[in-house]
Amino acid sequence: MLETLKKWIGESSRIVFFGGAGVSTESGIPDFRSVDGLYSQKFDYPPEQIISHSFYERKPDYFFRFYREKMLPLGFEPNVTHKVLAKWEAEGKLSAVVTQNIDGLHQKAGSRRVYELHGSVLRNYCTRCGGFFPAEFVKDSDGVPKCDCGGIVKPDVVLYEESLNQNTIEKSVQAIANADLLIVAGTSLTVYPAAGLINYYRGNRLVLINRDATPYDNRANLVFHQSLGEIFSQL
Ligand code: CNA
Repeated sequence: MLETLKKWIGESSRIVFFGGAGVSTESGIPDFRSVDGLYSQKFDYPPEQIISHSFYERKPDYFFRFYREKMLPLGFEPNVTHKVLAKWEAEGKLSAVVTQNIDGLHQKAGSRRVYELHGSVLRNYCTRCGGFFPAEFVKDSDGVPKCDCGGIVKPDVVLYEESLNQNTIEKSVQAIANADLLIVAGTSLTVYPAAGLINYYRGNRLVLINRDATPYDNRANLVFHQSLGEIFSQL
């Protein structure tokens, strides 16, 4: 099976990689839905509720405490998967990484065409004056982070109930529709509309790499229920 994947990669020039939290677990950042993921821990409210727009509006103090502790992955390094993808792009084999991750690790590994469907913790903006703030500002502030103008500094991260950036969706759809090989990996494929974007793929080389089974397993042409590191260290 791995030999088939290697052959397909060798023959491709428009690979698209569609990934999720599982891509960064081997860098030390927990995902949401694995047995040791965030959703299996106990909080005062379900995490899906805490990271929703209405919760952010109602209880910003609680939101930011949770965000700082559980969602701000700073100080982590790219792993072999991030690095191989950056190398493929540099070699002209990969046209885009479409990611649900918010950790910026693909760019840190050297990838340039990265479409961040759910935004990035590395960008934060004042909701009043639009001023930019780095992640460290949010991390080091107390309570609700505030700009000098008095506005709340909000992470550029898509919360539940918020819509995705239209331009990012369009670029992702275009890349996926034109892909000669689509690798979907490290994602439970349960968060919409992101998961639905893989339906735009028109080819017959859809590869799924995920430790747990996903609702799309029967649609893929090759399925690996293995860790990404195991596979990518051989590619
Ligand atoms: P998820 O629902 O937590 O699913 C992750 C999937 O990855 C699971 O099915 C695991 O089986 C699988 N997995 C975990 N580690 C590995 C590994 N090493 N090799 C192979 N498979 C693995 O995460 P999704 O991305 O599907 O859900 C979407 C959410 C999670 C997005 O909105 C993200 O923003 C959010 N998230 C992002 C990060 C991050 O930026 N690093 C971390 C945690 C959550």
